[in-house]
Amino acid sequence: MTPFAADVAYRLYGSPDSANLPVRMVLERAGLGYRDVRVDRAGGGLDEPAFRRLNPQGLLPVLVDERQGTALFETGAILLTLGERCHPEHLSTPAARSALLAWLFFLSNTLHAELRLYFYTARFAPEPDAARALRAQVHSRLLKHLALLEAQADHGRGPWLLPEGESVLDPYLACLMRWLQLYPLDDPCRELPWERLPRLEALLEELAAQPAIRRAARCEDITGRLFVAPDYPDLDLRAVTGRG
Ligand SMILES: N[C@@H](CCC(=O)N[C@@H](CS)C(=O)NCC(=O)O)C(=O)O
Repeated sequence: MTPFAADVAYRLYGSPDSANLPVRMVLERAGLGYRDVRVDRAGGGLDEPAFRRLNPQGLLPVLVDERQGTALFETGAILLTLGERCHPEHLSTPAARSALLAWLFFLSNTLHAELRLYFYTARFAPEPDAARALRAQVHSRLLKHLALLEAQADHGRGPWLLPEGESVLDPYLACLMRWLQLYPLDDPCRELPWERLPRLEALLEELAAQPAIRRAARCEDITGRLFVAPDYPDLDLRAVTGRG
């Protein structure tokens, strides 16, 4: 990992156990300085005009680079930007760059996007029967996506998703799998078929053992098990699920 200038300063907008979590993990792991800005999801913070100026979608996370004066939204875009600083080795050859980009986009616009269907089903299918059917469909698709990730992790060169070593992909994947097991509160997918996901399980356990990852989790009131059969954060969960 590359050492960084101490003057790099970020502002991370987030709320406990929200999509800011993988970003925080990458910042903590790289030792990058950042300030925390808590957004009150349950209290309308995502709709505040000042927040909408940073992310017109009104979604977390946002990462402001105070040195450059830029505000970045979309988890994948933020992680790519941090990855350019923290892990240049993943972008230094055409083969490594292709793998990083392909799997980052897969996590962002397939796994994460479909998880949003799972979390916010009523927005897409307001009628209860349609919502149940949609959630069942999404559930089976999510398991297929995890099977593809399991195959990718089966490269025989260590526990991380990329054979070149750890990257921003690992915390992103780990948090997506965490949330799948915890949310929505009324129907989380508590049981994942770990017997068919041994490499992903090893990846998650390896990541959870890193002090920087645990430190990032603690900043979001998360202790205990992080990724495999995870524990809920130690707070009023309305702060996490917000406007539903
Ligand atoms: N595509 C967005 C999705 C981010 C996202 O789902 N953020 C959640 C927090 S975990 C959020 O802000 N949810 C509020 C809402 O959808 O109303 C990204 O990757 O940044």
